[in-house]
Amino acid sequence: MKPPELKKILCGLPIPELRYFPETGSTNEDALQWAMKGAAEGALVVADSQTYGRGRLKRQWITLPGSALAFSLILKPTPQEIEHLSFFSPLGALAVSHALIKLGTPEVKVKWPNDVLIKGRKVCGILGESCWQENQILALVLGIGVNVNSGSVPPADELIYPATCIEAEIERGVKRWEFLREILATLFDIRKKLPTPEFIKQWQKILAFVGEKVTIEQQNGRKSQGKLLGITAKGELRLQLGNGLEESHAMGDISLRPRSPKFK
Ligand code: BT5
Repeated sequence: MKPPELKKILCGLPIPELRYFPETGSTNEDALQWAMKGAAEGALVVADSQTYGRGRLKRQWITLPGSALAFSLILKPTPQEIEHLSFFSPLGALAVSHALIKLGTPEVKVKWPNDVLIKGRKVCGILGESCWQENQILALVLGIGVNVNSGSVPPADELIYPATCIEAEIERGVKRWEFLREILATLFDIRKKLPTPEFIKQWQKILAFVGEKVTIEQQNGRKSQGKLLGITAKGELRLQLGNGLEESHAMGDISLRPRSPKFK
């Protein structure tokens, strides 16, 4: 892919500037550096492969060449959005989910807060990072990695959660760059609903494991087990504990696992 061709495919979207790399360390790192140097709202970094792609909690995200999407969108949150920065990663998850559904992908769900699953397997990971100057946010970088075609799924021993790619699930290849366009168009569209009850409703509708028993593990090792009830208006996860009481968990450094034997 050459940048002018990609620009053509993305034409009409509110993306004023684009940087494309056949290989880079991390598109999030590139985007954060660029944001510090004054990148505009909607500027986009795209890479065919990443050598130091990052996930949450210092985990690694693997982007193999020729088959996946790895991109980071630079956004300048409005004063109203600044109050709800934690909604941007779920916004990315909703955009990818809707684009997948439009392709005819079955059983698309969002594992709270923002992993996208197909038939219970991870197809997309999202990492939101922000850069600040004194007390002011300069930009929010929304990094999205999607396993699109065969060759994009990392070996099982590199994974803490089962993974898949779109091609394996819909049994046909997907045009990566057109799919990128669809994700971005959907993202800009759903962003208009941030942070309304309609946004929460759409997120809740596609939430994985509702009504099922799950385990929540915080970074300090504290675990809660219970039935997943849904999300609150603030996007917190609602869990019903064994004693019938309800507990809610804010987004943050938390892992969620369904309580089935394959995840123990
Ligand atoms: C995430 O973290 O899922 C966020 C991933 C964000 C990646 C994008 S790509 C563009 C941008 N640039 C970056 O440098 N990052 C962003 P987390 O929930 O912590 O999941 C990380 C875990 O997912 C790893 O520990 C692996 O087990 C697993 N994993 C790594 N690569 C994967 C892949 N390609 N498909 C499925 N799972 C993967």
